[in-house]
Amino acid sequence: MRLVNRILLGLVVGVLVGLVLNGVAQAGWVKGLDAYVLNPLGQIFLRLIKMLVAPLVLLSLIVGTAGMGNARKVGRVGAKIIAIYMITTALAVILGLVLAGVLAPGRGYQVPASFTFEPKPAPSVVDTLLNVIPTNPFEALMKGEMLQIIVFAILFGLALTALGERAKGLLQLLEVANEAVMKLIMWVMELAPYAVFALMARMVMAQGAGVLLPLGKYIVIVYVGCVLHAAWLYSLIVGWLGRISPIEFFKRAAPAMVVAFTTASSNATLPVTMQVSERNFGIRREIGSFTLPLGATVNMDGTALYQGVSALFLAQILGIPLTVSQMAIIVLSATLASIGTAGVPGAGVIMLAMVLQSVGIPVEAIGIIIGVDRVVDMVRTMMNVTGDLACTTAVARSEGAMEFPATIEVTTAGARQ
Ligand code: DAS
Repeated sequence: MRLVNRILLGLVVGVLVGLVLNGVAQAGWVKGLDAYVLNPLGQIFLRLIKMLVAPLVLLSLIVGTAGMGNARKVGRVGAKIIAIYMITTALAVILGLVLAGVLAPGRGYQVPASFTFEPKPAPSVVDTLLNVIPTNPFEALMKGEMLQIIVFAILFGLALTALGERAKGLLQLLEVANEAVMKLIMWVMELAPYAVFALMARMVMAQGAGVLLPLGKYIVIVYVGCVLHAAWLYSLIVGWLGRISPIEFFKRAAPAMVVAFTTASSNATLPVTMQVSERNFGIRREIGSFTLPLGATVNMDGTALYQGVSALFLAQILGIPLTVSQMAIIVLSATLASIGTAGVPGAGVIMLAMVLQSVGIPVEAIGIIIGVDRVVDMVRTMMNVTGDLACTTAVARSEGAMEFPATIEVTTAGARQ
């Protein structure tokens, strides 16, 4: 069976098993099953794939940047991808605000007295942008500071380009190292169906209907918003700019979408996203290895939409009227805030604090929605990754760097069907 079908099967079986376990959660054996089977199954995959993120981003970006041959092309590709990322993110926030404004999920919501939230000081947008420059690239690698790794890798790749022939040997070495990391990703991906099953079963078992129902309308609006955003904007981008069928796009992006959904981490999904970009879309590695690591950090459409919905939802609950100019501030702050936020589970909550502060909504209000954050984090992460792929197809097509294969599927050990 094709890998993507096995992953989807793992997802469905995971939900079903999770529902059963949620029904018998009190039984003693459930805890054992969770502790000794489900949790390790999910964590082994997550740790293995995270192990590959920093070396993959460093190597693929150095090789990708050097592969572009000159700074002018790096600048052109960079300008294109940043522009399309920012536009799609801003459109996501606007859609979130419109949906929450029209459907008013916060009206009549009774705040449970129990909610508490210790607001962490949200970093300022300027600090976030300055923080992009690494003071020590090795420390950035160790800490997995994605944006810092990206900046260093691009600069180093440009330097290698400038060295020309003299850098040829090192570049070949790095290319082989990069291939080795990609081969490791193939092997780790064989675990994906089982990990997706375990991650979904644990999430469904833990959440249960009791937690989700009171905030059901809010959750549904985030899900509907993300799906609508993908349905209209990504179809437009891949169809018009990427010149590929939207249906085909979502089918081939599925492995990355499902891993993003179940891990709620763009960073952890990045190795899969890059593999899908190259194998299922035929996008040249020099483009994907530039746009996708960047996208995993700076392009968060799902998160931005979630900001719009959450800010308005909380304002409605607290009876704080938001003026149109405050909505504009939400669009701007959510778009800028998404630049500096890492693609890890729960990153959107840190950004939400920034956005709420920018329009004077008490940050403590996040305590109302923090309980279901994992459920909405999954769908917003899936949208974040899908948006990265959609925008990458557009830029790759404009650079003539996409040989879209007729039908392709990554099977075991990376063989092509
Ligand atoms: N989980 C984040 C990501 O990996 C998104 C978020 O928290 O909003 O993209």
